[in-house]
Amino acid sequence: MEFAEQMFRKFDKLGKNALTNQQALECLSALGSKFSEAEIQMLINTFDDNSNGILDFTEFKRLVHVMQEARVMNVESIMFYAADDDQNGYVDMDEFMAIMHKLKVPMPDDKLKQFAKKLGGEKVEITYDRFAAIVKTVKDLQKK
Ligand SMILES: [Ca+2]
Ligand SMILES: [Ca+2]
Repeated sequence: MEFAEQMFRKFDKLGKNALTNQQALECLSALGSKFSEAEIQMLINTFDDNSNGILDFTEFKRLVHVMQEARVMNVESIMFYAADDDQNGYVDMDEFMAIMHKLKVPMPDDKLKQFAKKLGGEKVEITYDRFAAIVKTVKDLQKK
């Protein structure tokens, strides 16, 4: 059994093939990450492909994979890597909209699109630094 699967099985205490928020938090802490609850919530929203609020093994495996690939072990870097679907180093309009929807950012689509252009220019190429700033803002919003 590979490592990610071992961890998953260990924290999936009821054998439901899914990790709740709290279980994911415990699991990632055991893996040595220091995420706050707000950050874990963002990560779960991002990787919860079927939007059922919990991470099944496939979703969890992708999260662990991205954590391993991310440049630094912080939520901004992981989110950027997850958002940049085609891995070209920029978050474009489609990628930006997809991640904002996953994070359930309370802003209408036309506002989000304006925002993306403001951040990434007419072609919408949002760099890591700019994207990281948005992640911080979203994180603060979710705390309240
Ligand atoms: Ca799910
Ligand atoms: Ca991209």
